[in-house]
Amino acid sequence: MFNLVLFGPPGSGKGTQSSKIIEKYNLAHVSTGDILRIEVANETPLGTEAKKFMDQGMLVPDEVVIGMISSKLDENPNAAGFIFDGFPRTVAQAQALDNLLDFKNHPINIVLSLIVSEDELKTRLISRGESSGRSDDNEEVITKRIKEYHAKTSPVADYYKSKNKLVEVKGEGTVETIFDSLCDEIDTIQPE
Ligand code: B4P
Repeated sequence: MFNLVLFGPPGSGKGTQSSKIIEKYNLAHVSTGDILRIEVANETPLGTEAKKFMDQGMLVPDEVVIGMISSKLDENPNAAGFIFDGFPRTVAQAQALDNLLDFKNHPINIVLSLIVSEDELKTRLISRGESSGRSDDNEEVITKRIKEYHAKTSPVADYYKSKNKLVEVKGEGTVETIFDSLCDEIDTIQPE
């Protein structure tokens, strides 16, 4: 089993690159952002709770997100591996994920961290907001999301660095160039 975390700030291209990686390596996709948006669209109790945080550019509480991941892993018992997209976003989530995967004897193999400048992130997210209809893609909320990233999510990179699992990849350039760089890193530890 091959488990990969795709890490980076909001708008760094995690969702964009995940869909390409899944196709090439046949991994099961776990995107907490997508799961939460489905819950919001279906107006479930979880979605109603999560929406309050997402609309303000804040992270959804750890206990909500960790519970969702646990059920997602159980739903895919025969997966060749998982790509975690947008999760973990706090050190508590990273520790919870390690505990879940240790229990299954399949730890995280690599954490690929997309490096993108703040100006580029804002440009991308504002442009996505013009077409996505996402309630969290306006300038005020984007600024809050980036602030939340620096406060709560960037320590996750140090967590994986201390475990020698973090690899930084330039996240600016064409989607294809970035994808090639990510594949090069994956192939060094998981030959096709
Ligand atoms: P997410 O859904 O994870 O989304 P994201 O961080 O905004 O975007 P991503 O990095 O995937 O960027 P994308 O490929 O779309 O999170 C949304 C919210 O959900 C969070 O704010 C939080 O409230 C909540 N949440 C999710 N997970 C959570 C967790 N674990 N704990 C707590 N809360 C959680 O790319 C962005 C744009 O850039 C797109 O328009 C794309 O087309 C464009 N783009 C991509 N690559 C490009 C490139 N190379 N050049 C130019 N443009 C590019």
